[in-house]
Amino acid sequence: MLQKKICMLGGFSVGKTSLVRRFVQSIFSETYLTTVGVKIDKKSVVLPDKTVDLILWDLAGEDDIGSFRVSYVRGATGLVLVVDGTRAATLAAALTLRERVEAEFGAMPFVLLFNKSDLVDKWVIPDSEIDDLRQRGWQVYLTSALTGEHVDDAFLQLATMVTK
Ligand SMILES: Nc1nc2c(ncn2[C@@H]2O[C@H](COP(=O)(O)OP(=O)(O)OP(=O)(O)O)[C@@H](O)[C@H]2O)c(=O)[nH]1
Ligand SMILES: [Mg+2]
Repeated sequence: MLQKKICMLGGFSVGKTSLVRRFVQSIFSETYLTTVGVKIDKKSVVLPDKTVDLILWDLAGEDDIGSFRVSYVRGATGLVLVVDGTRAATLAAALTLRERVEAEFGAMPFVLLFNKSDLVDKWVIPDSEIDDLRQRGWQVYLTSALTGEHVDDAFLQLATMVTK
């Protein structure tokens, strides 16, 4: 069976755990229980030509890059970078985490998620910024773990990228 380790990376409280729960269990909770260390989930994804088991490593959020345990990422073949669309600083946090991982393990496929897209009143990321990131050839998604919008799309895209 084809298995791929995927790591959820991003700042504190951006919705990493909620996105995994939405994708794996199709549920959402308002209650915030911060992740301590790492939690591992699995989901089989059926692609047109193959089935792959995604082993999802949901890491504790870090705004302070200094305390990030990069060793958790060893053996990963893809990253889900998660930004909270209501907090601009979480974009820099996600990108810094990616740089840290790449410095240690080299470049790997990733998708970039601007999460909490249901919170339109509090949204702070301009469309132009998202367009700029897409211009780089990056796979960018506006997701909501609450409504489920684009959550499956993002994970399926990454599954395709890591099995190429
Ligand atoms: N409205 C809304 N709330 C969300 C969404 N995703 C997560 N939340 C809420 O944001 C809070 C943090 O979510 P978590 O999934 O625990 O965030 P996390 O990134 O795993 O946090 P850490 O484990 O502490 O790094 C919780 O109260 C969630 O209910 C979303 O798409 N929309
Ligand atoms: Mg968490």
